[in-house]
Amino acid sequence: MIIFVGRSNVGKSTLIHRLTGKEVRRGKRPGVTRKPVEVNWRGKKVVDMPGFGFMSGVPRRVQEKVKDEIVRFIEENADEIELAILVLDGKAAPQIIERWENRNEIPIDVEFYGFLQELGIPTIVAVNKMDKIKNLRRTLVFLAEKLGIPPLNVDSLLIPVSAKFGTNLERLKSRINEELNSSKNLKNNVSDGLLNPLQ
Ligand SMILES: Nc1nc2c(ncn2[C@@H]2O[C@H](COP(=O)(O)OP(=O)(O)O)[C@@H](O)[C@H]2O)c(=O)[nH]1
Ligand SMILES: [Mg+2]
Repeated sequence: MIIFVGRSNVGKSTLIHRLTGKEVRRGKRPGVTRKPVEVNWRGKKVVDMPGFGFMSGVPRRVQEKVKDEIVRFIEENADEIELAILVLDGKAAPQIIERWENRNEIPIDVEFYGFLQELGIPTIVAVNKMDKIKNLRRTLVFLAEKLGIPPLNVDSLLIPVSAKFGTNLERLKSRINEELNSSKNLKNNVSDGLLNPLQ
């Protein structure tokens, strides 16, 4: 299973559509009772998660409930989740993160990234809407620092893309394939070792 997580309106559904060719609801105002939407892609489940965090016109209580449901879904499916794609709006995310930090709150994107790491779920950060980003390098370095990603891993873990214009999607696809292969190899190696300790 591959899950796409992120705030509302960052482009999760557009990205899934671009990568898989599958139809998912895109560009609609976020609904309040949205559940995870699953599509099948190359024999895997790809899950479009509801957006977490602020949604205009949605009461805070409902936002909290959606967030709790996302957390529960991820915890319950942690064993099955091979990869998470955390989608950020590359233009808005740095401003939102700074605003939260200035209020001494943990930005929700940072919180979710940490949560995925705690569960041991490999995560790629898709820095979307790169068509709107002015200084790309600066933005990537800033976001990596806030997420706690070492400078050496910036280019492998943060992939700038434009889902809308189709920019850099091949790079994201190849990183997704690399991650899926390396976690599969890891699992095979472990089970080989257990089953055939002498080989
Ligand atoms: N400028 C720009 N807009 C984008 C990009 N990707 C998505 N959008 C727009 O962002 C809005 C929200 O997209 P959607 O995929 O529904 O976001 P979701 O709520 O995260 O699933 C839509 O109007 C998209 O057309 C992008 O790369 N660049
Ligand atoms: Mg969506």
